Amino acid sequence: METDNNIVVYGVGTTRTLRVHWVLNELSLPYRTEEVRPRSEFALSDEYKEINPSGKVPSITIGKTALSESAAICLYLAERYGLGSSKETVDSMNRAKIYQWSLFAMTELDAHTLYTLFKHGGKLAKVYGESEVAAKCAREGFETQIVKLDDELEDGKVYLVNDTFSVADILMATCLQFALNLVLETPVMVPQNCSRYLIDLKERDGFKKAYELNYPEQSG
Ligand SMILES: N[C@@H](CCC(=O)N[C@@H](CS)C(=O)NCC(=O)O)C(=O)O
Repeated sequence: METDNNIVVYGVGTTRTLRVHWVLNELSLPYRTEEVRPRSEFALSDEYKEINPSGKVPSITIGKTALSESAAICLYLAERYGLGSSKETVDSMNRAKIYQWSLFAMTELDAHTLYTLFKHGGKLAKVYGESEVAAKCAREGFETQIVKLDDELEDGKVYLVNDTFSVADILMATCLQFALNLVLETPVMVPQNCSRYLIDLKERDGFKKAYELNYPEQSG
């Protein structure tokens, strides 16, 4: 299979950008990184908005085509290059389960609870406005939803789908890391099975390479 030429990743420094670097490194795909930070001058420039009109990171370009939304990028690459059960046909229940866990991670954890907490109770409150009510609801939402994941990971389960590493693990693990990275007066609790699952996934070479590229200021 021919590989996509000229993949460029726009974005470093967050768990959403990390997930794109991670999938690319698991697949050993060559690419170039533009070290764009959230809300930086370049992220908000007209030039970057041609790539991602929301002015957010991450985005990628493949040749002349731009793609945004971290989960869409990861799912596309996993299916295109066959990461784990993403290589199965569309009628496979394993693929359906990958969508289930990926969308759970993106909606119930990433967008709906963690980012709301970050925006209204964490560091971004200075940009989006502090709100005790929004932050409390978001925290409670996270604490309720995370139990579903923790139950799934009981008995030492290592991967979410078909005993095989998949893009769903990348999306889920980066959400758990997002939760741990939040700087709050009272930190968010990540339960035991989730914590063990994350620690194991972070031992992967693909994660370690991605981490170095995503946090360039911490490497070297
Ligand atoms: N749903 C988008 C969210 C992208 C997003 O919000 N990125 C953050 C950095 S992690 C950003 O650029 N934030 C700028 C802002 O909210 O002002 C995705 O998953 O790609």
